[in-house]
Amino acid sequence: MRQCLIIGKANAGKTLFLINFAEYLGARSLRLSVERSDGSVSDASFGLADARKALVDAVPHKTLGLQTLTLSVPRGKTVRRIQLTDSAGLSEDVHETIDVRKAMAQTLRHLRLAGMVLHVVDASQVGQEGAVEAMGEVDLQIARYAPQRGPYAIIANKMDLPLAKSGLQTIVQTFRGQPVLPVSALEKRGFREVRSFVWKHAY
Ligand SMILES: Nc1nc2c(ncn2[C@@H]2O[C@H](COP(=O)(O)OP(=O)(O)OP(=O)(O)O)[C@@H](O)[C@H]2O)c(=O)[nH]1
Ligand SMILES: [Mg+2]
Repeated sequence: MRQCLIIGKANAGKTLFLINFAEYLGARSLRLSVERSDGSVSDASFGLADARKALVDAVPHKTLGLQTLTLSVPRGKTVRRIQLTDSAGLSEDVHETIDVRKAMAQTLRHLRLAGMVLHVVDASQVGQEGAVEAMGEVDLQIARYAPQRGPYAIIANKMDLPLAKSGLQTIVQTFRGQPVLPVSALEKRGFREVRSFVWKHAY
């Protein structure tokens, strides 16, 4: 079973992507194993709508730990198992809250262990900021490090928003050579390509 880490800046849409992509893969409820940055581990079960309400937020730094979902997905005559791990969002500056800083450190530690990395970037935000230079150092660093370790794709999210189209162009130019998969986690679009990528590299 391959472990797939969902990583990216705070508010990029990682958690909504996790929930809606899991639904696309056939999950009807979610059983999450949650590991906090202090090492404590607990389980939490949600219906999909409740998970969106409880775990997704317009305010950045909602997720402060690793949230892992194990999925068994029927494929032909076999069943494939995959672990998707959502992580605490990263930011450019040193955050004022210690819990947020610890959670970010935990995300970066986990990056070293991940079998596959899905790097979520908010394409609409990139579109707002315009130039290639506007891509933050955090995203550039992830894109430099993660592909050396294993399968890696950039998920250009929020493609339902108007500025995301130009953001997508900037992302493709900036990360030339890396696979870029445009999605809308909100509208559940682009998931077929993500699923193909994940299955191609899962074993
Ligand atoms: N329009 C639009 N909004 C989205 C999309 N994906 C996520 N959002 C919104 O973006 C905000 C952040 O979503 P989250 O899934 O909580 O983002 P995150 O990356 O997990 O954030 P942290 O846990 O804080 O790092 C929420 O208000 C979501 O509803 C999308 O595809 N389109
Ligand atoms: Mg989150």
